[in-house]
Amino acid sequence: METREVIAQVLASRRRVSGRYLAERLGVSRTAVWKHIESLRSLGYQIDARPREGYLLVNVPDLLLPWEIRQRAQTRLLGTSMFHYESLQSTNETARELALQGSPEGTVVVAEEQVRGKGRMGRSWLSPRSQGIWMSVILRPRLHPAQAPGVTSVAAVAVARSVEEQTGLKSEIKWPNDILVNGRKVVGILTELVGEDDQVQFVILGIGVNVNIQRDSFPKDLRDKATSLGLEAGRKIDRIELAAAILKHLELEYQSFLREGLKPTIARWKTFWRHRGNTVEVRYLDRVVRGVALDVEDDGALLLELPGGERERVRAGEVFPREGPA
Ligand code: BT5
Repeated sequence: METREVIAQVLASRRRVSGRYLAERLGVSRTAVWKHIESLRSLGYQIDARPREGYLLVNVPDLLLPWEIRQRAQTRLLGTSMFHYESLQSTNETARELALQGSPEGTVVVAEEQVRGKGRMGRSWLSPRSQGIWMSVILRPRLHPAQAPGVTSVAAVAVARSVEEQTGLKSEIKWPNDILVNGRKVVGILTELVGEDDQVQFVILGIGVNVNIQRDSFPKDLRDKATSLGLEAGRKIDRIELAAAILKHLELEYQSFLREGLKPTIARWKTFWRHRGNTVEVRYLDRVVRGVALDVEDDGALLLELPGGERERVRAGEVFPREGPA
């Protein structure tokens, strides 16, 4: 651990601690302690210093600093190695490079801002500075590539649960894995796989959460379909607490998936799914199908009843709600 990270941890108790105590605990001089305090201040920490009495933490900056997230998440696997950037093209891209260089499972990449955030199928993802959580996790599950999409459902459950826990808002999952609040999208998940024919090498799990995005920051074409947690809750949401909750729930859900398969995850997933019985349209690359959403199966496939009464299992595709009967 870095020295300033330890100082931040000691100060997190919100009790005043003396420079001498910190110096002894860290085995450095009091001047060195003071330099680290200055370095924390330059990040935006508010630290009150009084001669002879010592240092008191007044405020932590609104930044996704790894040691702040780690301290709250208390995870064993996810985020024990974590990289934080001011700005990146895409956290998924950086995580992929790290994974190719051998970074271990559980490595997390977070950025305050993405300038080329990616959605699925070449779409882009709006990621304004310090207004969301733009995060990617490297996973190395021993799975057949066909099972890897399960990771996306694992993430959807973990994030939907974290959002409810941290904001009090009701979250809803739209098949396959968008998370909506009050009918508008607040979370997108992009899972990218690298593997051989019969074995996953690694998965990059990218999670984008609109935490405190202001209405004006959304371009016009997104205002009807997208929102942020802060806008819906009517207050600023703590990004550090939410990021920590996501890692905590993700670790539990991922371990359940590895141990017991996808079925229990899908059972939990369905508690956030409120579209049973709705008429939907599925757009594949080469055709469009309309039907009634009957269920989501244990492997995450959407089961549709088509107008003729036959059933179709949808494994991947885009789903749009439609009015009226199929
Ligand atoms: C997704 O794509 O929903 C997956 C988004 C994943 C983003 C994360 S952020 C961290 C990691 N690093 C990355 O580079 N990506 C991942 P899709 O279902 O294709 O949705 C994209 C569409 O949603 C766009 O075409 C827009 O219409 C809309 N959109 C773009 N930005 C949005 C936002 N911030 N909130 C809600 N909708 C958005």
